Amino acid sequence: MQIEQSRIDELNAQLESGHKRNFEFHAASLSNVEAVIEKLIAFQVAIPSWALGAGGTRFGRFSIGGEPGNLEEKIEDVGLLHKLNQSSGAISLHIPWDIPSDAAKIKALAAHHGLVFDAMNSNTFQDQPGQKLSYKYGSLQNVDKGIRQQAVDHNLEVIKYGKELGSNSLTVWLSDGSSFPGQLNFRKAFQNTLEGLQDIYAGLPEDWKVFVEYKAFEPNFYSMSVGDWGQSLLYASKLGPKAYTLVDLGHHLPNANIEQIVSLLLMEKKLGGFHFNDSKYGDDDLTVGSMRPYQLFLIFRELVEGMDARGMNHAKDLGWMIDASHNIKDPLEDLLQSVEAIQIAYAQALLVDDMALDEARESNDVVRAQEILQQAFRTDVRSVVAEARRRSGAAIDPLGAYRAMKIRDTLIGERGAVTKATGL
Ligand code: LRH
Ligand code: MN
Repeated sequence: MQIEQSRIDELNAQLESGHKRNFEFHAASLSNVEAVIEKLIAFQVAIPSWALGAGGTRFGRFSIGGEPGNLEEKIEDVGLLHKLNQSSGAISLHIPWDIPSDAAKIKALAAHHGLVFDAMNSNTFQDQPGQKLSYKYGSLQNVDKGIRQQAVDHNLEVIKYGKELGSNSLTVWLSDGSSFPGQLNFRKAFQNTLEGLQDIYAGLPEDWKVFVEYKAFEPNFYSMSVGDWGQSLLYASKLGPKAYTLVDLGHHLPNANIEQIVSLLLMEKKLGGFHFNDSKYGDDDLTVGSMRPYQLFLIFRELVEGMDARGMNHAKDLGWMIDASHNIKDPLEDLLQSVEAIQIAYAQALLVDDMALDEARESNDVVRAQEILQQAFRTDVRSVVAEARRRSGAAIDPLGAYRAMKIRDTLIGERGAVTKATGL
């Protein structure tokens, strides 16, 4: 299905006067509102192709109906999100779940929906039907040279698909590690993994980046061979200038200070991008900003400060991606909420009075420093984010529009009630 612009304009017209009053009231007290709106319009978040169906856990999965059954329908669904918020202009594919049958056709279909292809994701955490060698004991870390080579070859194949689609980055997340003390020689596992990543790095086109995604635990529960930001930074530093770390918000041990990790990786010019989600316990892959919105704001604070300190382009110089799994919510509603939460945290981070904060820090005025941050976090920027959407031709209220248009019912009508999208 496709959404007609006239339908969005119609729904916006119904909200126009209330929105205008709300926006003008809030904008009146914001000195840099136009600059914030400009940045919000430019800021695009990539949607994961593996999160357009109902996710699940080992305990069960509950179909949502109308799920995309192939890559074309996944692109169509991201096209729906982008039409509604004009902030989801990219899709991140996972191979082999999303192998393009005809890359040129797929690229044209994406362009038709105003989409580009963000980072490609390899998969050496599952054994595919007909696969010769198993990744049961790991992929790049594996004691078996043949299995390590199979994993390298897979990643080079993923790069090939990415080149055909116009992507320019590869995310490597390795489930490798161990689940019992004694199982693994950590140093050998590191060396094997580094050699494998070096072979993959050697296969990167000139203008590509490789993101090394770390994770503290799961599916291994004693050690992970890329277990934290330090290990990811070690790999990325040894690999070379095209290698970066990738921060998935759900991949940290409890109470980790992620905003500090982000500020240091950015300072070291080794922060490549994000997998945004939220969590209370483990890698829960929940809606962004649904559990710890203040942490998300603090992360964007470090991003804005660190990127401005290096003159970076907020919209283009880092990989902004969502990585979530929808066990009980409609995936498209969940993703609309996540993009909104990201835009709100970014807008609030842009409101912070940098000069005043520096002064407070330089004079150890801890109370003043906290007040300056929380002033921004406690500022209601929802109408500013909505105004950015309105100006970019999107829905003032994407979630309201999604429901008013009964999109899920239409998708169920088109695709059936019992469907399963490839992915997690
Ligand atoms: C691992 C991960 C990784 C993806 C997978 C779908 O937990 O975050 O980024 O490959 O989820
Ligand atoms: Mn991830």
